Amino acid sequence: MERPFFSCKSKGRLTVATTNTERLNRFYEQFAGSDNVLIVINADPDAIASAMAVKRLLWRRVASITISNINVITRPDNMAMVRLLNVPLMHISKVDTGQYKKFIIIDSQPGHSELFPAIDYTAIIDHHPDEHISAPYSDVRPEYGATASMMTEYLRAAKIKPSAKLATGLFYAIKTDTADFERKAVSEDMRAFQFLFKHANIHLARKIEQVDFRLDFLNDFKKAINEYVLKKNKIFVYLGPVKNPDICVLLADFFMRFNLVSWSVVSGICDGKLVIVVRNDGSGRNAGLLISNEFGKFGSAGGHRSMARAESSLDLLQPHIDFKNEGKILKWLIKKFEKPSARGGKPKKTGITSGS
Ligand SMILES: [Mn+2]
Repeated sequence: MERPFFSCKSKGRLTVATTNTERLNRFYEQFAGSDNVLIVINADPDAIASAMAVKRLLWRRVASITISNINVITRPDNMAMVRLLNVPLMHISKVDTGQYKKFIIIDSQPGHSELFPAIDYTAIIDHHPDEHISAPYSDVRPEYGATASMMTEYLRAAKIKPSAKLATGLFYAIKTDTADFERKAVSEDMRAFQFLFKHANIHLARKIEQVDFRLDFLNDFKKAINEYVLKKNKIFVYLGPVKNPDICVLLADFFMRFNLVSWSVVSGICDGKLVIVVRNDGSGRNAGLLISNEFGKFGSAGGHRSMARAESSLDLLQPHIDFKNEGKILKWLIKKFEKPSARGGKPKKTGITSGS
């Protein structure tokens, strides 16, 4: 997918790849000192850090810069990033776009979400596949692993030494979007990463990276640790009502970190459904197959060999389980996973595939 540095012929002319300085200058040309600028993002680490970089680039060049997120940030690591790096964010619902003159969309393109305000964007900077939306300034480089790498190039072209917080954000963004360089990345991502490493606070980056939990999850952890059932290397947990089914995923992953645990099955009730999350080490039966055979009739159920998930409607389960008795629910669940072998047949595709 790498673009050629020189695209030899474009309408008969030789086009030379744009340099970072040219990009920076063309970007700067879009803005005037009296502009109030709104940056909109679908907040994730790459979008947050890239928006911080845009804000830094435009600092003292425009009248004001606001960063607005269209999504609600719930992932604990993202929350930690915003807090530890002091990122001022304003949710889009609180923004009056009439107050702004110029709009920038970063790490996304306008068509990616209907939550993006339908406005004319002054600048689009992104690394997702190019949707060719015209804007006075557009820089879309799909071969890049992270928008943060592109923004690092802008900062370097502008001869701006990033603050430790900005560098940490960009550093963490590249780590996340390239999954520590295990996913798509180009040598430019690597170069940006090397540069940022010199300026980032590695301890801060590690703290952000480590954050998986919110304090209110502790009650669910307490219940899981007190009441888990271990049977033949399989851990079973029933949490009862949970605020967010993500806790089942976190706990299922958590229990897989114990030696002698080859399967973990964590369940809880949310939005009228019994959510069951399964993890295993690849030994024994295929989790996706098992869960689709056993729970497919109650709702969506499926996944892979070692990651699966079912969301069973409580109405359909009611005749089979006594929901007033937690012990009985757990027993019923355990039985489903104890049957000697899968009854064969292809797993039914029922919407859920990743199990997470
Ligand atoms: Mn990205």
